[in-house]
Amino acid sequence: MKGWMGKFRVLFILGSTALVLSGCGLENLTALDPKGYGAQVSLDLIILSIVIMVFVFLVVMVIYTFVFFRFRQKKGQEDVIPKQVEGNKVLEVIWTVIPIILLLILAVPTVTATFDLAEGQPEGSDLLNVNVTGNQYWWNFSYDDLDVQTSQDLYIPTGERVYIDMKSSDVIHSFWLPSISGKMDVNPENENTMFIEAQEEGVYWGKCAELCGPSHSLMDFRVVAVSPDEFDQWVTDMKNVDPEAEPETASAQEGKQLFSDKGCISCHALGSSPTAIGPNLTSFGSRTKFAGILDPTKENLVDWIMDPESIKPGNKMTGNYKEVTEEEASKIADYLLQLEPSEITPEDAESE
Ligand code: HEC
Ligand SMILES: [Cu+2]
Repeated sequence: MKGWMGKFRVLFILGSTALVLSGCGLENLTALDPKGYGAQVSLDLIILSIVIMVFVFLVVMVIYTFVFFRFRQKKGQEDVIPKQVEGNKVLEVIWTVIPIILLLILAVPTVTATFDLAEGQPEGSDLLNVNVTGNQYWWNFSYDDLDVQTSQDLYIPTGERVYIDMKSSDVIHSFWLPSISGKMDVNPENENTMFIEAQEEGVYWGKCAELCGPSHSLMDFRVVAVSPDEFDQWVTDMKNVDPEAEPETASAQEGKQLFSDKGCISCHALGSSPTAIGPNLTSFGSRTKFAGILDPTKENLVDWIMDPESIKPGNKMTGNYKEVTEEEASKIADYLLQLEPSEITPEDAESE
């Protein structure tokens, strides 16, 4: 029973898989729609290599088809053995040299771009420098020159290079920001550098791209690119924040008290003090997502505080949180959600 479908089954499966896969991918998580210098360089290299590959494929297919028809067995000549040719210096040289040339055309721009994009901050440059720390399973961003600390959302000004020094506090992670730049390993032993440069304002998605534990796939971060003026305002607001400030509502005030009574403060820093074990929560109220993947709603936050393990298996938020009742968690959530030192929040934070 080999019908039309049977014969073309493989083609059908491959075709529909391609169709389904073409629906994958996020607008802000792709090098195919570049919004930054490094992403543009990557896309150019992708196009260059596809052009070369298609060229090689076409040439091989043309020769193949020609040979297939020209030299196949013909009716009435079943017993004829054609002249056997072995070795042809000119041809051998041609098909050795052409691939070498093609590989050089691929390799030279690729290697150049790889070194170019990994450039660290030049001595004496006054451009922004951010120290990125990868942790199981969250990201810390420290603007040492500005005395500003933040986590999960990295704010940068558009139109200029931001130099990134990255290191891991535990295992190997990888900082991958396809819409703006590329990907770089985040190692525990040595510092790797790269720069990012966003050409357009927006919220861009980043991911850890090195399997680092059970919640690796949930280790997302976002880059919030705002205009240089807005960025300066954001920095000023972040610096002016008073971690001791009393919240307005009674519930948030109780939440603030609980936040220290329950020991949350022992792992989570506020203000510009360097983060200890968990994310810095200074600007928690303006997170585009928290814990990498959750929408910043009160409901999600209460769920997280009550049982982070069920949301992100193996994460390092352990200890006192288990003793928090739902009512207490709700008050803490009220407190955390109003921690919003800056009005500067991305307009399209919801866009995915
Ligand atoms: C033992 C240290 C530790 C304690 C104690 C702790 N946390 Fe955490 N917390 C963490 C770590 C580590 C993470 C990052 C988890 C991840 O995403 O992998 C985290 C993440 C969070 C986040 C998400 C932050 C973000 O922006 O992504 C919130 C909110 C939070 N904790 C609130 C609390 C509250 C409230 C308490 C007290 C009830 C508390 N934490 C106690 C270590 C701790
Ligand atoms: Cu990872």
